[in-house]
Amino acid sequence: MEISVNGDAIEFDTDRFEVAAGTGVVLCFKNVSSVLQHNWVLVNDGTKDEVAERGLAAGAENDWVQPGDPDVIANVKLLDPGEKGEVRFTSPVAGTYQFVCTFPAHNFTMFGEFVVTP
Ligand SMILES: [Cu+2]
Repeated sequence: MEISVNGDAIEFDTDRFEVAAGTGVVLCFKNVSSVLQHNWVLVNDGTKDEVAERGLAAGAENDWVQPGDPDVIANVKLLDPGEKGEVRFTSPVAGTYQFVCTFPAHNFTMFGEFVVTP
């Protein structure tokens, strides 16, 4: 699956993914912004702001993600403008999850729903 951002806006170009449980996922994130850094973090439902808050404390040197954060399932590292990255993971058990950019303050407008079907 692929995701990008809407130019220089602080928003992803996709707000929802749906995948079956136990599927091998390759998520490619292309940061087409000309000025902003972004990451992509898959988290447990309802935890995007808490994960971002912990990421804030972890700092840029940790890609704004707390190492070992229990609510993080997978993440693409912090990408510079024009850069792309990917993450490979096995989709978790069926349910609803969230994805978010944890760059400071981006979590309020830059997120979506990741639905895993049985
Ligand atoms: Cu961002």
